[in-house]
Amino acid sequence: NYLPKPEDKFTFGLWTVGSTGRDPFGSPVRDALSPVELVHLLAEVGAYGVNFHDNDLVPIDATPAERDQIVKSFKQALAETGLVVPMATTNLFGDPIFKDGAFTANDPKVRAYALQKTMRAMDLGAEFGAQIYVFWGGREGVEIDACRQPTDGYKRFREALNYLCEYNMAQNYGFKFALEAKPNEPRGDIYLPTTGAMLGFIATLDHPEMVGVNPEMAHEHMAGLNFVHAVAQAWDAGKLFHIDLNDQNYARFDQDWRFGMQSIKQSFFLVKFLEDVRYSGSRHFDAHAFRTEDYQGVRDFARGCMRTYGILKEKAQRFNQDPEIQALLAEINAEDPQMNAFLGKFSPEKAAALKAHTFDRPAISSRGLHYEALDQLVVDLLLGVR
Ligand code: 3MF
Ligand code: MG
Ligand code: MG
Ligand code: MG
Repeated sequence: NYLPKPEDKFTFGLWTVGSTGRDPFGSPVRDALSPVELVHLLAEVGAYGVNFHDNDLVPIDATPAERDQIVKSFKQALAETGLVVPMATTNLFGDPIFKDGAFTANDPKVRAYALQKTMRAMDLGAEFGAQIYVFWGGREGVEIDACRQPTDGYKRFREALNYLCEYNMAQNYGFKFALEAKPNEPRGDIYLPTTGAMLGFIATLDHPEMVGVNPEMAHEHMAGLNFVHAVAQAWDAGKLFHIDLNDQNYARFDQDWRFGMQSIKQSFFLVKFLEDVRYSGSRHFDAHAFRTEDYQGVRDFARGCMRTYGILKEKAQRFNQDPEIQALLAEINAEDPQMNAFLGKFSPEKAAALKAHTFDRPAISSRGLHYEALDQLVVDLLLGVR
């Protein structure tokens, strides 16, 4: 019946089910619900956890007393519903002060304020037991490259992350930081636009072991890239700390659709990958309901994200157990014992032997690989006739 279970670790941001449908061309279509109401909505649809930006929970201009009251009522809602808060993050893009970015902005006052805001938001996340802290560089970018050297952008972003890693240690918070890439929108270009770029950047930090990535399906698809490959590279590097699941047409604006709504095949291979490698982190849905929907539609959206994940997980199990698919894979991936002498780790003897070997190129090239048949089996499986 594909009903979500706690061990699925399905989470949603407050901003996802809380989206009022506002877009650059139109005003809200749904009345805003309070964080407490949103937690109850998420509990009703069967989510495991809820994540938030500081200002999804506490308005940017709240007084300390208001903050404490909000924290209290939110904690009570979590206790009532059993929902947990695995991840927290900072809104460094919504307020006008961040019009030129936050950690990379040219105005040092803005950069300092961004650090202050993030430390306070980390305090808030820690209060709720969050273990992952996400950094999406919302407006860390440019419309015009005349305003700064891109290297100054990287340098400032690095300094800010190094500072915040130290704060994390000084406070004993134990957060793992997860950097989320996006190629553009809301800026013309955003620095470090892909998960691969983030992985390269992490190696330049003072505490690289503390920092990983939060790849988002829609963001890699905006860049025309293969999301499963990005996730696999992050996993391979030991850096898949979190993931944002949603959907998106290739090369469009940031659509943030229900998971599996559009790219069924990519979503299938993604779920198959996460399950095959036993990824144990949150399956976080960073998406929102269409603008056509009321709150019943928001529930349909949230249930749909989790249901589709469950269906694809079952399909992945069937892929792994399907005798015909597995026989084809075994044939395609068969070892050639003779080649073992040449492949693997380098040695001068191996290299000499390999250089002396003669390959029968036409014979090797003429072999069909049956990828057409294999893919049709996948399509049959996904379309439910297998
Ligand atoms: C924007 C996003 C963000 C990030 C969030 C951190 C508003 O395209 O994807 O959502 O995911 O800021 O988790
Ligand atoms: Mg998106
Ligand atoms: Mg996004
Ligand atoms: Mg995201």
